[in-house]
Amino acid sequence: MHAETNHPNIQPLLPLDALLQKAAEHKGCGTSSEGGKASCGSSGGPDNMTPEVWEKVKNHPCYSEEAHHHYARMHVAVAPACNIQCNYCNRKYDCANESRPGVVSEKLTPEQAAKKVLAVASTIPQMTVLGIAGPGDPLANPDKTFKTFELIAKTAPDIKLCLSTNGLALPDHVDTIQSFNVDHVTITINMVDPEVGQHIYPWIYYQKKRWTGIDAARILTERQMQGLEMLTARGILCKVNSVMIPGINDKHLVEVNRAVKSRGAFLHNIMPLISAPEHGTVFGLNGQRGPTAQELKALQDACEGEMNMMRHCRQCRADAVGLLGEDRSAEFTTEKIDQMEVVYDATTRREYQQVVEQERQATVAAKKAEQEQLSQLADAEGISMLIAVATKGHGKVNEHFGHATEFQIYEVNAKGAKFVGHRRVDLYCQGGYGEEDSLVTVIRAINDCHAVFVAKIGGCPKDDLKKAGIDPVDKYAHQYIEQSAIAYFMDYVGKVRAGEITHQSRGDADIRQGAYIAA
Ligand code: CLF
Ligand code: SF4
Repeated sequence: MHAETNHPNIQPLLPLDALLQKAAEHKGCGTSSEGGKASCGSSGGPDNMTPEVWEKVKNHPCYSEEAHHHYARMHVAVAPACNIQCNYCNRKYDCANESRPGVVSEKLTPEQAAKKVLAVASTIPQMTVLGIAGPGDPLANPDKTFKTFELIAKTAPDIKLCLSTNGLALPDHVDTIQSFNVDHVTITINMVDPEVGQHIYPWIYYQKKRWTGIDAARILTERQMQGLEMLTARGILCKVNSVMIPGINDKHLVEVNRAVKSRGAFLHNIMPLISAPEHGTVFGLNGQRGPTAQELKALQDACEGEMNMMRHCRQCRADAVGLLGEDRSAEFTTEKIDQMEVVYDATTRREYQQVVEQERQATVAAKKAEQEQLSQLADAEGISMLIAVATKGHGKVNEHFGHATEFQIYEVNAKGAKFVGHRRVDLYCQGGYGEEDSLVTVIRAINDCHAVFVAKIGGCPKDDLKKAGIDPVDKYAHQYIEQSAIAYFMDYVGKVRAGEITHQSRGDADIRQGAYIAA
């Protein structure tokens, strides 16, 4: 395994600020894929994309930020082998492209996977997407991957098929992908310059030969770009995932963003490197750090144009089940599925999803109504703030502070409230008691926020949060998040105007490394 971490050969890059500025000036997808895109991306809606594209994304939790509050996805771990090595991956762990570190509980055969999909679909009717994302690379295991898709297409045709790949084998499989009606493909692209790539990929295996160094990175980037172009030419929606590795590709990702935009990618998802020594990866063992929350946000903000950035990725396990941010995989082990009575009823699923859709429309309407109030504030003194929210989904403030394993982060200013990310945290309340150590890490994870919205919170954490300058707010319990965030912001600006408080900007925050502790 290639272990070099000093990079004397990387060509000098423009300073980050200059690159961010350049990226901010370069807005928009350069070519038009099927979307035709006046606008595209995860926060778009039916008003700014074609009906065909909206139909594809409206209930896909990864391709639509709005959908991720309401619809679930599942992965089946049918693809164990990989054809490349990434310095942030340890084969004992899930694919770091698409997963948080944590071993896959079970590798499945396509037949076992098909059974699991039916079991999950009948238990979680809002599960709309089946993804294959590892634990290796789906296209390094094409027989298992496509056999699984074939079985699902026959038994559960209402489920969308999705796959995630490193792209090396992609050009060889584009026709098959299209023939199975796989409408969503993610390619992990961390570089478009082999000089940078050689520090991320020690080797690739291509045409029965192992390639290393610059040659390996050059082949990989050429194959990724070719695969992306072939997919978008066929109208298949492509998302690009990039892992942000400070000091290696952080500045370069602006160039990656431009390259994938110009080839018609629908969405760009820049994710933080997850790197801890206990994962046993090259980067973990070499002490390569991941980005801070504000470093990640600055890069995402700079790259955001008409091609919106995905900011709600949870770096899921290769066997994840449930809403993004919740993990119900333990409910669906092979042993448990064997004992389940599985009744796949497409009609019940459709009816349930109609109710989910009404709930989603109510969320959108509530936000719109509050947004109209906001227009009275004009520029709101240029104030912008982040708010952390404890939520179990459905777009509501509905989680107890002590039970939250993550907080969703909303940015609010005179333009409105926008989801900009999430922060994993250690569970604060364990066995009925608050853990002081966990509270410190929670505060560090949301330290850049002015307030935290919760359904309920105890006296002790409330006091400590206040001391840290974060306002604990429980008055919006069980109300819609964005509507509440706008109401809070208007109230806040009113107090600033009245001289009751002084607005101060907040500091940076940590991105938690490693697996969270499940509730
Ligand atoms: Fe899975 Fe990926 Fe399909 Fe989603 S995940 S294969 S596109 S169904 Fe989603 Fe998970 Fe992020 Fe992937 S949150 S890691 S982006
Ligand atoms: Fe690991 Fe995925 Fe990279 Fe393969 S493509 S080495 S499985 S992170």
